[in-house]
Amino acid sequence: KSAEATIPITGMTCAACALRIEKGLKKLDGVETANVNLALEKSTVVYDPAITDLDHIRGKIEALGYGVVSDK
Ligand code: 9UX
Repeated sequence: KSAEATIPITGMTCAACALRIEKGLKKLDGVETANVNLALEKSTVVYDPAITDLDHIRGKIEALGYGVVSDK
């Protein structure tokens, strides 16, 4: 069963940033869909919790050079 998470992202300054993150997240095993909203500074990710998890997804965003705000 898929899970959906909304993850705030800091550091995006142009529309290409959002696209970079979307593409990067979609390459992760277990990520089914990824949408990044530049104006709202957040991403919505649908993933398979049996394959990946939020720590891994957040780590990918950070590896791409953006900031992740913990929502927990
Ligand atoms: Mo735009 Mo974002 O030139 O990493 S792609 S600032």
